[in-house]
Amino acid sequence: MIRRIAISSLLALIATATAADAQSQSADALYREKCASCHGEGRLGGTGPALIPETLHRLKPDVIGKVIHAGRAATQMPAFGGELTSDDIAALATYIKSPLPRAPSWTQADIAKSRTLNSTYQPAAAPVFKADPLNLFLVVETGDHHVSVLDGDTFERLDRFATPFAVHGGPKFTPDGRFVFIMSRDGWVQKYDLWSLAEVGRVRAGLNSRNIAISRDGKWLATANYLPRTLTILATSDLSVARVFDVADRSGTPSRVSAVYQAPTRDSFVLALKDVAEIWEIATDPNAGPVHEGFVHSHEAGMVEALASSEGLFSRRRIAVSQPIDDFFFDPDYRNLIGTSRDGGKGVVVNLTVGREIAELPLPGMPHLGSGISWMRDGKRVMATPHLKEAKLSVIGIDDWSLVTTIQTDGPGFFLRSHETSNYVWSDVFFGPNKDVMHVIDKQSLAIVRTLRPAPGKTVAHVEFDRYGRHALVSVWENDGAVIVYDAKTLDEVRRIPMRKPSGKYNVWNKITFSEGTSH
Ligand code: DHE
Repeated sequence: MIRRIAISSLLALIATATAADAQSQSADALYREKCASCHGEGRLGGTGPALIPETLHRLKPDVIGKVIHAGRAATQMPAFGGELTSDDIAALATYIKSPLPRAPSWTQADIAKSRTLNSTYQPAAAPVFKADPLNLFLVVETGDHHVSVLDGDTFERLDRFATPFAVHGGPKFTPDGRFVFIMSRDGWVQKYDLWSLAEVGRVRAGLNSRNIAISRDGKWLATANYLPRTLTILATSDLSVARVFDVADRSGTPSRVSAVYQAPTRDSFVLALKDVAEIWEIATDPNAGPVHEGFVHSHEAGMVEALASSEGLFSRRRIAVSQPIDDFFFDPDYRNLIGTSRDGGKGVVVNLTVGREIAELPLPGMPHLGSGISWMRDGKRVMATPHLKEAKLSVIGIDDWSLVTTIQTDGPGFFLRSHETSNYVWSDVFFGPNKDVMHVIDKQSLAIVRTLRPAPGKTVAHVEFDRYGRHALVSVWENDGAVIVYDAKTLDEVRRIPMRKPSGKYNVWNKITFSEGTSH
């Protein structure tokens, strides 16, 4: 009897496995027939974006099916509702959300081959417009994958150009503010000339990427990649590949790179690694002397390895930490960073000079440290961070790494902003029923002094000031959205500029001067 049940269960199991296999084979065939010509045989993208779980996990479950059925407006994605059954569509949606059968490779040669330079680009000798070139704003419009260039004094739109699909993170500017680099989640890096108002070219630095950072001298651009497990360094002059680091810890365990940032006072890039308990620092100092395998700085702990040119450029230092760090925030002189893992519940302070952890902080609720900002309060420097999972901001004292207070908000937030000249911190409530509010917080009393609700029911998020701190720009983060210009002192609305799902906004001056109230 027992034996009969066992055999019948086995047969049922085989039947289920065979059915699943057949289903996945038919989804594979459907993909090849309907999708591969635009999205690539290997699902890594072509004229259309990559269709892999690393990017698709952000979409709500029913959205993928709807896009396959109805297509995507203002893109080349056609509607397949007329030719595919709902079962086919469901099978395809599951298929493209399943992991790739094997880890894809994207070598230095692949990156180099992907580079395209705009043949019609002519570098202008001077800006082709009258506006102050250092007070321009870039507004990323994720609704139709464009960027608008705004005059920061008059808010006139000077240009609107197409970007690669799904731009993420802050664009990075050359130190003179002339060129800007924009990265998409599919790893494309686009170079744009703000004087000529023209694209210079683009290159695919990774297959699934997180963010980019530019070196202090403006010569190198680092791209943090999830796929493959690499960091790509490009020459900003012509987007050629300078170096690709395979990212793995000392024992060889590979890791995704969560984020890369520039540490200007240190002439280096600092990397947060998602899967291993190390932070990396990569030298971009043009005067770095030759380094040798196993060389250890006399004044700094951590291993420095000779990896690149004989000048020691791009030499790498590993700093061991107690847990993998997802994201971090530098203190103003870049001696320390505060880092957290997204689910760790605590923050750690790592001193970059001695190369080890020096303090711990209670930081539950997924703090979004990359959005942290700092300012002076009662003669002491504090930094504040939103939390992606809790309705509060944490305010931390930087001199003794203590938790000064927490500020209760109307919901979990994503971004914080201020400006040297402003008395206020602006904090959005990105998640939950109050996603339409924006808190304005007094920097000294830490009290919420105003709660703005400019577009009831719509997501309102992310703020950026103009170079003088006169105006604060806020996104109505919807397809039929807008950028709202506020008077930064009176908090009155001055203007509303229609935009297609505007996300981040970036002021050239604030970025190139590392303004204390903005992201870097
Ligand atoms: Fe971001 C910046 C990580 C989801 C919009 N985001 C960053 C940065 C990091 C980061 C490390 C800093 C990069 C920089 O500017 O150099 N973001 C993450 C995540 O880990 C997270 C939570 C999950 C993920 O899927 O990656 C995440 N981010 C989002 C979104 O869902 C947002 C809201 C919409 C989107 O477009 O993807 C989003 N992230 C942004 C924006 C910035 C950003 C607009 C730049 C902020 C700035 O002011 O500089």
